[in-house]
Amino acid sequence: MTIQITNHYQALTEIDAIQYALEKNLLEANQDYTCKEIGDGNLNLVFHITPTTGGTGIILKQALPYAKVVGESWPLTLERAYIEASALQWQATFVPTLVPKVFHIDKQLAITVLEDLSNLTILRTGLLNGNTYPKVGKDIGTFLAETLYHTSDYALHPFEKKKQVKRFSNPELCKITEDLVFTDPFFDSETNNFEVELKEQVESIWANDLLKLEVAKLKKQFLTETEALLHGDLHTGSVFVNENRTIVIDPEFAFYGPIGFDIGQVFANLLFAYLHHPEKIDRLQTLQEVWETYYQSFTDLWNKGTEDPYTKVEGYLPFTLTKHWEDALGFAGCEAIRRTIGLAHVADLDSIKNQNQRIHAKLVSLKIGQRLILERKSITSIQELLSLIHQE
Ligand code: SR1
Ligand code: MG
Repeated sequence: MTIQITNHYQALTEIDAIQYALEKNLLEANQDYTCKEIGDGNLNLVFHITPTTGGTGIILKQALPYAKVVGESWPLTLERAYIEASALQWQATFVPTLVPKVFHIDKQLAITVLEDLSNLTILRTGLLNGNTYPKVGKDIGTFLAETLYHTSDYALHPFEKKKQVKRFSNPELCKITEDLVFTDPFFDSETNNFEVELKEQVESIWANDLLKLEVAKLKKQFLTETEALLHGDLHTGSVFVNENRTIVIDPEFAFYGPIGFDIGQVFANLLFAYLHHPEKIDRLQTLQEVWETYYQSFTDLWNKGTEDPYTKVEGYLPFTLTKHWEDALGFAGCEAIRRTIGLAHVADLDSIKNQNQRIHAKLVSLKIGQRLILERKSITSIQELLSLIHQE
């Protein structure tokens, strides 16, 4: 049976996805194909199409007009698919080996067709399964430095920078982050979700005005600072890995924001991986490698690059990197808290089977989260950060 695929938006089925890819000449016409919807994220359909005889295929990703995690009662713009595809294409000009290849973009149907990465594993899953990825810290550090530096005012002409800020305006996806990361977890909101054993700690967070003042400052930064094009949702579920390759996927939350936000999300999600497997100290070594690589690569780009005469002024680079560090710690703290008690959790914490161990890990996440927010300006080195994590 042939299904009519029009230019008007419709959510595809597995059969439609194969037909669409054939119509667009993204597949060889003289083969049979199998298609499976494999999306396990919160927002999109993800079709994996492979030749029935086996081998590599393609990924067809389609945005749904609502948040899958909640249902049709939470409508969401389809524009995000185009933002994601555009971010991937721009990032590929700086880090071609660290992002997936984009084969096809369809703005009307909110479809992006991507390289098949099914021979790689989602980093969160790999880490939960106890695997170690020796290259991933350096690769993510490089991804951060290259994408954040090159899209910032340090690298772009001011006209170009402002054009890009406009192009990557992403208000609906930003609103999700504003609510779910910065607001809801710090108030008694309906979207929150936590075990009763955490109630005392959660109520002390809601009652802590000093903490909330610091979160308000971080939220303000998220709302107003247009430092660079962020990935916007850089958790360990947004990274594919094997021993040799690291691929950063899913930048649908991309927008111009404070650089420390992306770095902080990486920090917090590596912390969750460590809290799941506290015996696996390499999770924290990876965190250290992310920061050290970021620091060195950003420094090299700065020293090579920029035409802004102020970048040659003594002290301006250390000032800039210190800001990224302090912001990253604060944003990591918000991520640690929201993934523990907010709407969208992480498997690292939720899948700890033993009840006492799970509650312990979540309490530690809440404690570290609060300390990172409150002490972000007095933790001055990666060693201090690691010893704070070990203390809790
Ligand atoms: C309604 S979306 C919930 C979360 O999933 C995404 O991956 C983002 O992290 C968002 O906060
Ligand atoms: Mg995602």
